[in-house]
Amino acid sequence: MLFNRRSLLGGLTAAASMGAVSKVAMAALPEPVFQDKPDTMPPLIPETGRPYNPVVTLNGWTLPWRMNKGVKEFHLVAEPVVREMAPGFKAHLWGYNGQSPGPTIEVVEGDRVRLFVTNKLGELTSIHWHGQRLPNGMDGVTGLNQPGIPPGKTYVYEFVARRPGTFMYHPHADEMVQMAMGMMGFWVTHPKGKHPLIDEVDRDFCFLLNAYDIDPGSATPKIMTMLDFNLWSWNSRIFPGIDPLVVGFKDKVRIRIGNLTMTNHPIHLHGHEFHVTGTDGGPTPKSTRRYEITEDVAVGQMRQIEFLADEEGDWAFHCHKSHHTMNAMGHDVPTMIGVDHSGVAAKVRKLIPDYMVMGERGMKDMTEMDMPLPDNTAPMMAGQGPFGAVGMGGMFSVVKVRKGQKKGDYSDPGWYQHPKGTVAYEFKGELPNPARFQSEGPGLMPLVQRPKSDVELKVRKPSGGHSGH
Ligand SMILES: [Cu+2]
Repeated sequence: MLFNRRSLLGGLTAAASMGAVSKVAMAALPEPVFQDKPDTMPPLIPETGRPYNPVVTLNGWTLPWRMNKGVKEFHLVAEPVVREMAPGFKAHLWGYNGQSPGPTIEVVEGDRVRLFVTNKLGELTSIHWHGQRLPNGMDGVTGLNQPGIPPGKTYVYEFVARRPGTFMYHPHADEMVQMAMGMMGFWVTHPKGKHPLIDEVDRDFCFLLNAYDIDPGSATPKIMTMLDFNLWSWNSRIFPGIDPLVVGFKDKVRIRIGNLTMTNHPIHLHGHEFHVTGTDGGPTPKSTRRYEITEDVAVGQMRQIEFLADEEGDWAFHCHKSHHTMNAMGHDVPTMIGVDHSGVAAKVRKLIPDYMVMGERGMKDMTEMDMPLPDNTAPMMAGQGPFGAVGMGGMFSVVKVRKGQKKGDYSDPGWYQHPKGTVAYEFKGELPNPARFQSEGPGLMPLVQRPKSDVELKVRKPSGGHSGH
């Protein structure tokens, strides 16, 4: 049985047509497996090779392999894909085996691995196995370590997964284009036995941070963008399209996060403290571990965090750059907070029928505003929570900690039912007199010179570019 567990993985399909790739050439290769769904697939429990506790790829899947005389053989197909980034919003990306990012590859320390890479793009590609110890000619830098893989051809990479850890893969060929188009994937090498620095955990999640610049109403990323992206995604999904991370109460949880964007992302977990237990370089020494609630994942880095899920509830988990928790919008929207436009909009609408005033009270109104969006546009901030709109998009999800969530069950338990009296509530009593002490007040350090009358400023910031966020 080559590709076990297919029934469990649901959306998997074998190769139907290989386009320009010759059928004869394909016959000797492991049958490529494709995924047509953007859902979080159940962990791929290894039925051949040495055992390990598999990871769960957020809105992704693990690539099945075939054992060939003790070698684990994988088949990656580089190709254009249509990725649903959120319900109702599809992007035309490049990826592997039907999705962007490509499937996660999982092996065990010491495994000999053979990876067939078929190029179905219109230009050269290659794969660099980010972080791996391997023969120099297998490192995947086009022109330096190998010729680029021409369109229609299949190249073979082979090496031993020498050290346990969390790695990534991506092209080193026209990489500004190919990575901007979504070509990347995750790689996990599990330890071959008990490891002094790698703990066993109950839930082991992984995902990549990536970013796109797709104009509202279009589907293809602008590849020249350097910093001013408008879609900040986890595994090419944006909230509310990112699945929750479902864990059981008191589970030990590991989350592996790789950053292949062009800026850093401080990833922040609510309700718990975690240890950073690994980087691209391997497991961190125990002496370096301290509790954190936010960990910055810099460009080209992987960070592996671990915590005990001992607080029940629905805990926000997100990038702490506030612009990274919202979706595409026009970037030249001026800040209108505090500006009084009474009556102005109606007058302008006589001249420009679709004119509207945005954000007088802040931008959250955008979540409720029924604004005309072009087709195939992700709502800017559209998550619906148990208490109303969640003013978030982009790099945001929820860690759901539940009693009674069975081992291996990743199904969404719904919203947390808060015990009575444990939700913030409206204050309806009388305000007590605030206690003050004698010296409090402006007399403590009097101003040298007071203005003769109070000055009120009504300004809005100029709306320059939006770059650098
Ligand atoms: Cu971010």
